[in-house]
Amino acid sequence: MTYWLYLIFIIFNLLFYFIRRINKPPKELDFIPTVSFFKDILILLRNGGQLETQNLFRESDPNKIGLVKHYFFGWTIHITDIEYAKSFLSESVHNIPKTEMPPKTPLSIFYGKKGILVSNGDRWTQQRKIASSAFNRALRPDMVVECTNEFITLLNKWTDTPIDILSLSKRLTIQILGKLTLAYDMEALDSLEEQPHFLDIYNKIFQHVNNPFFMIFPFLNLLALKRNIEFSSLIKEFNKFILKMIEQRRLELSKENNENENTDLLSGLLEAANHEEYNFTNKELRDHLDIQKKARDEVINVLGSASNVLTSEKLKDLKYLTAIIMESLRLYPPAALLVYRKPTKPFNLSENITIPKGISVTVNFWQIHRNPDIWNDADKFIPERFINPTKEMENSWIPFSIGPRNCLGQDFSMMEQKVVIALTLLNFELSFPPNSKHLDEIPLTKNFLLQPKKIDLIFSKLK
Ligand code: HEM
Ligand SMILES: *[C@@H]1O[C@H](CO)[C@@H](O)[C@H](O)[C@H]1NC(C)=O
Ligand SMILES: *[C@@H]1O[C@H](CO)[C@@H](O)[C@H](O)[C@H]1NC(C)=O
Ligand SMILES: CC(=O)N[C@H]1CO[C@H](CO)[C@@H](O)[C@@H]1O
Repeated sequence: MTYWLYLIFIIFNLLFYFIRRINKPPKELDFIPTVSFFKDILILLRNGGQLETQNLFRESDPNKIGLVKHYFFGWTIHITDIEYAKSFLSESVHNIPKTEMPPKTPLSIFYGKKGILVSNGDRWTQQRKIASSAFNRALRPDMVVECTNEFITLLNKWTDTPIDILSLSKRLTIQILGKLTLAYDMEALDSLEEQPHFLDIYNKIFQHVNNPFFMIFPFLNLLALKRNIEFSSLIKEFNKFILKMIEQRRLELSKENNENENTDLLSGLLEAANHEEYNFTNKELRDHLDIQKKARDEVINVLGSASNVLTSEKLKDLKYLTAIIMESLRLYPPAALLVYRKPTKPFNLSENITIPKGISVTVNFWQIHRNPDIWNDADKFIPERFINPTKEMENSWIPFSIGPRNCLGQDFSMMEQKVVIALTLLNFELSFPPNSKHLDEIPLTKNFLLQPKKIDLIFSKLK
């Protein structure tokens, strides 16, 4: 299946190469350098990773204009400069809505046009309001502590043996989200032998949603392929599950709106939270055992043995741990790119640069986070840089995006990561299995979100 798909892919790309030559971006954007189409496709065919692609982007703009044009089934401008990013992201969401997804693709079927992550206009305003108040209510660490304790109990049965940290962190995320959104126990941390039903459905959906071929060639979705039929029934099951949760808890959400709207909002939240990756940090912790020790010492110092009375005030004192999390999010921003957006009327990015109406634009967080003019040793993991960051660094750290459409889960997520990592460090020493393939480099998948392929870690009980 995959090979002929690749073949079609290449043919279509050649076709698009010629379309691209006809379908030129407007003259006034000529000053923006273009990413080489062939080099880009070569990386794709070589199965190259995120790093190679991003290096190509950097090379494409030797004069550091801060913008590049990229052709991938249409032109998109990548913003790689923080000042342009700020100007773009602070503009009203109504002037620069998110691009609608191609209809009838797994992506649009799953996200719909209605979930908060992708909706526009009044619907978005409404959802944003509801979700914001839900998050504000959920900012207390107790619930996360409770889930993390379940997590630690589970890990205690699996010490000194390699465990796939990616699936482990997904379980924890789902468990926390079930509690957060609907006070529902997802039973994701009960046992490692059984895959929780919900996670199983979710993983299968996510896999199909991320399949680039089905996105690029919408006609594949119309065929009566086994995959497509399975996909529809998975979606039905997913929605049924969420509705069941809602009914069981009858949150005020369900009183205010009709059922479909709740399903959209919830699946949007779950989806958004899939950005969550603890392993970045864990991998870094393994690379730098001294950093792991330093972080643990801080946690012991701040929390002592009273880790069950973890308050927001105490979390604030975990300065070094916070720096580790920030440095991980700088190097590996889980959302490396912003969902494409198109201005509905000409947009002045700066005094002398205007983006014409209808041009698709994205912000490239990866480039902003590794700009060598701002970050010394930009590709190196140095948490200390966030202990006393310069104004410029604070300004350029935007993994959660900024402006009216920034991440709603930012404060929650930072709190959650601190709790989970602090409590894990109090209980375990983390290491890679000997001969681990990942000692030097962890391959990232080519999904829209940065994710590693499978990665194992060993949790050893601290004496
Ligand atoms: C490290 C963790 C996270 C990162 C780096 C992150 C990053 C982001 C980014 C960059 C966006 C903007 C996307 C865009 O405009 O294209 C976003 C949006 C969003 N995030 Fe997160 N996120 C994280 C965790 C979470 C969590 C845990 C939740 C919820 C439980 C969440 C909920 C949302 C929502 C609802 C939006 C859409 C906001 C809107 O469009 O109005 N995020 N996130
Ligand atoms: C954008 O810039 C152009 C040319 O510099 C100017 O004529 C126009 O008024 C500006 N628009 C806004 C909304 O500032
Ligand atoms: C815009 O103006 C700035 C300074 O005013 C200048 O440095 C820059 O080169 C100009 N950019 C373009 C695209 O003309
Ligand atoms: C999710 C994940 O594994 N991300 C990163 C973890 O850290 C390594 C190396 O530091 C990265 O290469 C992974 O992409």
